[in-house]
Amino acid sequence: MDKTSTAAGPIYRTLSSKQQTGFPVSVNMAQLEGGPGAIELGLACIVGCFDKHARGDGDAASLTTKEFQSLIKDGFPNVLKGECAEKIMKTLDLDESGTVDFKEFMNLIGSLAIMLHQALSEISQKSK
Ligand SMILES: [Ca+2]
Repeated sequence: MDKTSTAAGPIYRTLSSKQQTGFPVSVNMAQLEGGPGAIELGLACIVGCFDKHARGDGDAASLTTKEFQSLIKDGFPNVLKGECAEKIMKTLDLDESGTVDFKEFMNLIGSLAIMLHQALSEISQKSK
């Protein structure tokens, strides 16, 4: 069942989101009352950045090496070095397809989030 509302409220794609997450997810953040929450905004940025770079070759489902290098430069100018992009991509490409799809890309996001949390925890411990 696909319940979609474009005029009056957020769009819920119950079929596709339930297959992914097990519960309905709003996919139109622009129409949320009060605007998106901080984490929702962060998720939108991650998805939007992946989509922007993945569309380079007309296939928005995955990143080629060139697209991945472009995403690293654009999305992680402080955290990751551009020259490491090929090595990172090989690590992320779990199915060895030669491209990085969104699920593979999320492993990078998850790892970086864990590293950031650990770094902040260490800083917090040192300041006590
Ligand atoms: Ca892949």
